[in-house]
Amino acid sequence: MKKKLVSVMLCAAMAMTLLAGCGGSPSDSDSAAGGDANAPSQGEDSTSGGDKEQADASADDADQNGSDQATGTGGKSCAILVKSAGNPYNKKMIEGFQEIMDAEGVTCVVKEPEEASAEAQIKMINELVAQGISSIAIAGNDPDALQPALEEAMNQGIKVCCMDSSVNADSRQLFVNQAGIEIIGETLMEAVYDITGGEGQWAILSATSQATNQNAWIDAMKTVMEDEKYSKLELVEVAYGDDEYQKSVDQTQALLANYPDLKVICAPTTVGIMAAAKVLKDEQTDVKLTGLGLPSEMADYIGTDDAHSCPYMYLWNPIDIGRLTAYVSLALVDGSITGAEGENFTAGDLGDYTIEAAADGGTEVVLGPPFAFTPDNIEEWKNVY
Ligand code: RAM
Repeated sequence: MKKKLVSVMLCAAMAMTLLAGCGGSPSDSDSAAGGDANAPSQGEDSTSGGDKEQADASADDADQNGSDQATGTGGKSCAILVKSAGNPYNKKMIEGFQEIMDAEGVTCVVKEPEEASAEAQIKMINELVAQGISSIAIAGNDPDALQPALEEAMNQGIKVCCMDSSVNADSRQLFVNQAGIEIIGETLMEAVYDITGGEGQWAILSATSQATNQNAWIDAMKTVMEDEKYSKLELVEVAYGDDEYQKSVDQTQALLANYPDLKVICAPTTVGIMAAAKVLKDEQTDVKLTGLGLPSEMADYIGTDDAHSCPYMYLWNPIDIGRLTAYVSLALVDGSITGAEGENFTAGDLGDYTIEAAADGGTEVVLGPPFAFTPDNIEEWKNVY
């Protein structure tokens, strides 16, 4: 864990030096994403107790997602409930989660709501509770709205953690944080400063307006921006594409139409940044783009010349988020951790973790700092995630 902390500090320092970002080489797995980010995920011959069909099942049919497995075997069954279906980032998290559950012989139940709403997630939490699931790992579509459902789950002895987008401290035992909130805010703000040249208009294209992670990062960026250094930058709008491709396209087009002097769009969402990249290319504008994106989706748009809108962007390894969340779920279920500050556990190849206090009064483990994707490394990463 010490190594990871040092890595976070180093990356924070490096992020402040702009272009390099956290720019270790892709083989620098500690700074890349806290684990073996190059490792292809999910071996095909993993012993199963899990059910691959669950992971592959279309989310539209929530009722097919694992009810038999959760009740029928008498064994352990661990669920992952993501923000919404149809988002490749969520698929990668599921992939990592499922891989570990399969390897451990534990039934894996996957829930993907059709839309990124708290209501849809509450319905699925209630189904999982009724099925007698052992644990629920959730990426929250809202920090507070899920509390009654998740408290009820915990009252029934179900272990609850969250990943990617946290639910409030009373709604969980532990948060698997992909990277520190401040470091993401600082890193993105530095990118905006660098790409704008330190002055002019910029906008944020976010996901849903209730998403805990998006709002935390946006707040962190605004806090950074209070410094005099950023006084010539004007944040003209925070737009919401709801992590839907077409809505994100529409929102990007509206930003271009409404702000002719716009210099940079920062999209801290993989869906948003990809949609924005497509619009900027189609419209042949000189507006630039940065944010958080999947290398596999953004490779064609990353470059420093006029033909490319995105000079560089960031992310972490979403497969490792899924893996780490799986290890946390299993440790909660077998009782080796409760989610209290100071507890330790080993997350397979990802290494040793110590549970820390989170800014919201709960606890968390942090995977690692964000990693910079640049024209120099994007080709190596685009086939990884
Ligand atoms: C989108 C989602 C997710 C976020 C990533 C960066 O896929 O909003 O929650 O972590 O982007």
